[in-house]
Amino acid sequence: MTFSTPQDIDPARYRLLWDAKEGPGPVIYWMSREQRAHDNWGLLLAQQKGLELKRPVMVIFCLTTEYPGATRRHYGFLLRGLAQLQKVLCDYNMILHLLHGNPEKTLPVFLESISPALLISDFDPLRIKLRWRNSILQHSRIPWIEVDGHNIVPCWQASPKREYGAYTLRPKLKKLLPRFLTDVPPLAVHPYSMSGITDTPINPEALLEQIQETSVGEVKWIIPGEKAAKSMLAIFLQNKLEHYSINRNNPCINGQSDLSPYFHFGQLSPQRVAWEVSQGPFTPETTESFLEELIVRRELSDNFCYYTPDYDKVSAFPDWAFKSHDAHRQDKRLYLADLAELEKATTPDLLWNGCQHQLREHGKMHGYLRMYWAKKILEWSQSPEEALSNAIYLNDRYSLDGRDPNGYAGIAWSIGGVHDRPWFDRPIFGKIRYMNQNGCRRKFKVDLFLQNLLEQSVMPETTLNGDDRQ
Ligand code: FAD
Ligand code: FO1
Repeated sequence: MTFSTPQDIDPARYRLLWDAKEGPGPVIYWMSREQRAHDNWGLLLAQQKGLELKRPVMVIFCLTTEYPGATRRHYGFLLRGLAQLQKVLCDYNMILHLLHGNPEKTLPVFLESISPALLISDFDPLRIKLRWRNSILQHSRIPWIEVDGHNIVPCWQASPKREYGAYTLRPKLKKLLPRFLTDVPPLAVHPYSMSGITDTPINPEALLEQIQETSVGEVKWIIPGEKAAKSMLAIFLQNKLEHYSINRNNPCINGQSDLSPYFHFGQLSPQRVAWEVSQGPFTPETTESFLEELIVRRELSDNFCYYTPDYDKVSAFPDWAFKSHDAHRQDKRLYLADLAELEKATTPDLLWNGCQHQLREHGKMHGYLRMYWAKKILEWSQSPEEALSNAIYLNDRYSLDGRDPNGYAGIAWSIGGVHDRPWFDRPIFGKIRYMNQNGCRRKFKVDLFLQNLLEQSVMPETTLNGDDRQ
């Protein structure tokens, strides 16, 4: 067997969290946000270090059955992806080992038992991940390196502060993209084998039995795993990218890439997608609007969550929006929807109910409608606090790509003016950008959208007996 040595990874993609003397054991890669074998900077760095030190590479995934708000829908996608990944890693002579329980407890004990050379982990701006990381750091006795495998320009390199909007982050990214938007080197078969620890095969069905939250089932239209993610990308590049800028805002046409669940679970590398798109036989006009979403908007969301610890609270809203909401607290609401009504999609607004059905049954709402959906929740809530909390609850519970910086930023944009500007003052919304159904009707055929949902059995026929007063 021949082994190739991957080229050194740009040190700006990673940072040292803890410096210490290397242990005698393997290089450990604690995988969490980037659940893939290919195009994964964290795993490539683990291999680079393993080759330098002549050590095996072991991949650890800490599986907690209590990940906040996650349901069977999410765990099904995650575990089926991990089971495939384990087999692929085996072909590269690497072990994927699951640690069960809260990583704050299980990982330090495991590390103590194995005396690794060093630890490599994924960057993630979300609170739970920062808590896990910071708590485990207190026990660290080995070098620990964090890698940003999600953003093309590592989050801390792109900007040292919370950005006002796409218009302030975009020029910073553009300056750095020539350095960071590169091809990603292939993973090599690792020449040093692990002894003593075997990788117990991941059995998704058995593990799913342990998930308490079974009320939200798995969906069938999207296949989990790295291989299916690549197929979805190929379909997008071949059939959809060319018309993306025209079709992406039309919920009657399936013109989006549908890649967000793969990105959320790290089964596909955003950098791979950006690279393929930028190197493909496409005109700049074709690629521009897609890369704006994939790079600028997505990396703006990570910037928001990383530099705004209260990213899911109204205190994260910009000052003008916060004051404007305060000035409109007493405005009379013509209609109020509580969480149960929202969740069951029984409001008087048929389009909104359709959006909620799409979210609940399909597990992914069309991107354009997500704005309408969230803004209506603001209009129908007693306070912006209630609106924010209900929107996040529903998005995280039902959306396959939920519980993601993109979700927190998208909801904060819709309800709290984050990354937006003040608009004309109006009841309830104050200066937050307004959206209503007439605007949607000008953009796309609302009735056709609802009809499609009926035909796909995403929405029951009885829904149409509602009273569409909005
Ligand atoms: P495509 O249009 O094909 O875009 C490709 C990729 O670009 C996406 O996968 C995503 O990574 C990125 N992208 C596209 N639009 C945005 C955007 N507005 N902001 C940031 N990145 C973007 N996205 C999630 O990933 N998870 C969520 O939970 C989520 N919740 C949202 C809630 C609201 C209220 C709003 C307004 C937006 C939300 N978004 C969320 C952002 C966006 O709607 C989705 O990323 C997109 O619809 C995903 O579908 P796609 O992959 O087919 O998108
Ligand atoms: N990450 C983990 O490291 N361990 C888990 O058990 C885990 C469960 C989980 C369930 C649903 C979900 O949406 C995400 C989950 N994640 C888990 C995190 C996920 O893989 C992503 O890293 C983040 O959600 C992206 O920020």
